[in-house]
Amino acid sequence: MRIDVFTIFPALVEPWLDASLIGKARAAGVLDLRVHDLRSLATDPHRSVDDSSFGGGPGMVLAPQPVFKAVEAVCPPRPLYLLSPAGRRFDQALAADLAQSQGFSLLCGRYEGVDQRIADHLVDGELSVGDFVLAGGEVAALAVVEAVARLVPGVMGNVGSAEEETFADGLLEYPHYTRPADFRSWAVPEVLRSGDHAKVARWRRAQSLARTRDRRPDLLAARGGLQPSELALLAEFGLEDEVRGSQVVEPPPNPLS
Ligand code: JCQ
Repeated sequence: MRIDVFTIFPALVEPWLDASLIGKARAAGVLDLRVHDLRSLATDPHRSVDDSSFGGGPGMVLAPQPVFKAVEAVCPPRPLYLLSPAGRRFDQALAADLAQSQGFSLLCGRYEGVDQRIADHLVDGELSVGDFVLAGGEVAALAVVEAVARLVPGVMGNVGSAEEETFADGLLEYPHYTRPADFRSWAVPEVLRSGDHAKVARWRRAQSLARTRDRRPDLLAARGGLQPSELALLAEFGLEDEVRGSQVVEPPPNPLS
């Protein structure tokens, strides 16, 4: 898998990609990660990549000339995505799709934005990692690289754990515990120490369902709500919805009946 990143801060991006599991996969040749300096092909004496905005107003805009030059010099793997708050929301499903591909590229915007001709005529799409504004696309690009890279076979130490976790089936992950079994009198749930592996699996599934219901009802709705068998699983561990279970509100009397 090849991923090319275009940035005016290669010195910020490189060390991140050299660290940890991504760095190891890179050294092993499993990941071909290439970082390109947008400044390297700027032609003016100051190697500037930005300019003021036509029409006026504060802030600088990433200029088209150095960006087109840098990308065209490389012929990077496509699709090339611009990181931008205005992009399509990057999520686990897209990470999984990209992890199946041969590669892709990322362009990090900076300043108040990029010249629209970059978005219109150079990139293949725009990706957002969330509804907030960063000073530049580097942190967003690193988030995309990391989310995709860890799904590439051979990148993570434990291949099985990537598919069992949060979002793999549209649910939040169940809680984890390690030693000690009692920490400051907070005990690990007894079921996890019972040795009953089938019951542990049911408890974990019930925890995932209850957490998702309570914290991310949007995720639960997207997978079609709770099935009858899942409601039964929640009931087995006393995790019925408290709002609907204990605060049943009687409908007001109907004055017409
Ligand atoms: C990415 N969520 C937020 C900042 C302008 C392309 O124009 C701009 C790009 C950025 C960097 O990206 C983000 C971002 N996902 O801020 C301003």
